[in-house]
Amino acid sequence: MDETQIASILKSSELYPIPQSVKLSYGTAGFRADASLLESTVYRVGILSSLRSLKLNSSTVGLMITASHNKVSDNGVKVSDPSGGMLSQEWEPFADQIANASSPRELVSLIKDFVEKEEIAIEKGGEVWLGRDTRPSGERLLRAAEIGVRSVLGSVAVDVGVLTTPQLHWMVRAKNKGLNATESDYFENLITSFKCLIGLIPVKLESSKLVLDGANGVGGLKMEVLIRSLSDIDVEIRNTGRDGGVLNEGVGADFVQKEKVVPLGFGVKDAGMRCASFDGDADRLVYFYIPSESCGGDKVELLDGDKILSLFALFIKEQLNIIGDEGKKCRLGVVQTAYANGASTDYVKEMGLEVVFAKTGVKHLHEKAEEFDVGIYFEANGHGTILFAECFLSWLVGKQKDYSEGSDKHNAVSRLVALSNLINQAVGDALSGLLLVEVILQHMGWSVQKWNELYKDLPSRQVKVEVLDRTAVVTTSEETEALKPLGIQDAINAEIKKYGRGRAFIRPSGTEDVVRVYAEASTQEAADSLASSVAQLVKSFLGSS
Ligand code: 16G
Ligand code: MG
Repeated sequence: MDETQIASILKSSELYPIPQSVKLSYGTAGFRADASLLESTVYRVGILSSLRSLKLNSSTVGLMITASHNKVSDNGVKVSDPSGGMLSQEWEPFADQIANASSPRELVSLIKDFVEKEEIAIEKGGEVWLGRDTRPSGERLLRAAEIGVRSVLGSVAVDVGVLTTPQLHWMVRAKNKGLNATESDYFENLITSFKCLIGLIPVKLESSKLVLDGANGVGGLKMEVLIRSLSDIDVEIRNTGRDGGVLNEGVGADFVQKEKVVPLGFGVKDAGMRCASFDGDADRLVYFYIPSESCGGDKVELLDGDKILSLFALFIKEQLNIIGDEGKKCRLGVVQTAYANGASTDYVKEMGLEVVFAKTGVKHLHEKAEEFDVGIYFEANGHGTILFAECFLSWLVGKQKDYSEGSDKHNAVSRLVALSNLINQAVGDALSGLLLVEVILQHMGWSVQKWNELYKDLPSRQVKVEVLDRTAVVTTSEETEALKPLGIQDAINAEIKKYGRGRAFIRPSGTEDVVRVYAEASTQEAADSLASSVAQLVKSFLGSS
């Protein structure tokens, strides 16, 4: 790094002094905190993004400003690698170091060392695309990111506007593949592949209305744009943020999935209707309906990420079966986390699919799904997608030419090709996931209730325990067992044994200062009681804060 470059960073970093008493860490979802504390962090992530681009031959890198399902006064920042996936984990420690550097001099020295170690040719100039969600603090933070990007001399910051997180990841991936990569290309791609799948439905019935909860965030607004070009779907969008509702407050996928109650704006008048919720940045999707017998109660029947995964698996398996022996050679696999409901795991296994488990956090699931020809991954919270291996996709495209048009095999292959375009191959995407669910339900001629009957969820309970030091909990790589504190797993196992179909695990949260407890059993009372005794164990082994 030459003197001019050093001077550039020193000068711009004076504008963004680090607030006292914050210690941030680039967790599963990037940096997140109260928005008022984040300017210096976002500025520094701007620098990191330029360096990441330079390290990878000036490929385009994405920087997203969002705090997803957190409250509106929070914000956050995360980086999309040129592939459209999450920032390489190898760079996370550097992100932590620069975010916490206490002075401009320390910042420069860390950057200088890192540039040397990584052999980054800083003179070329990188390119970073900046997106943000609808949070009021987004614009100000975006300016900080721009200054950070440009302080690496020769690097370009492109403001791509208000977007969902998956839109930005999709655009970055498309750009680096040399494809058309604007927001309208994103919409165009969804529209074309959705229409193609609709056109391939064997017997088309009239479809019923879907009611969408947009979490008062960016997803509902983008969905409004999208449905203007789609005639085969009837969607009423509520909680768009224009009617005075607050982002994520009593609404959205995280709220509905965790609380299992109706979001604001929904009630008994909607009983029996097919409903869906996005989270604040539209990378999570869950479905639900209000049972008619609830008579004024606020409980919902939830169709979470596991149910969505099961529906996708069933549809893909059906297409592979139609292709016949050659289709059956495809390695179709499923990736879940320890939070997946045991009934969903049994269901996909009975279908003959391979199931593997990954640590919580999208990047871990994504990595494992890449090992299959077609890998479907979902977290119970509604984040997930389907990955197609390049070689399998080329095989499918080849088969489209071999089979005669209009034949069952040709249709099945065409459905899979269209599906691979519809579903976002970069990250879980609520908009594309919703369109895929809708077209599969139409294909099957199913109501949301019929879909829900695929299997019955085992009763479960999640609780969190505040402890003195959550890092004292160390788990196996799949998080199903605790290795530390010593002896706790034996004690948990002894509790589990007391319950029919009992299962429980503990893990330190990556986003909150707590230890999470998950328990599952054959009745709700049993699941509650198992969760509470495991929580007691956590307290006695770790001490509560
Ligand atoms: C983040 C993760 C999500 C995970 C959640 C777990 C991404 C993009 N998001 O939101 O996948 O389920 O953290 O939170 O990776 P926890 O560690 O606090 O339980
Ligand atoms: Mg999100």
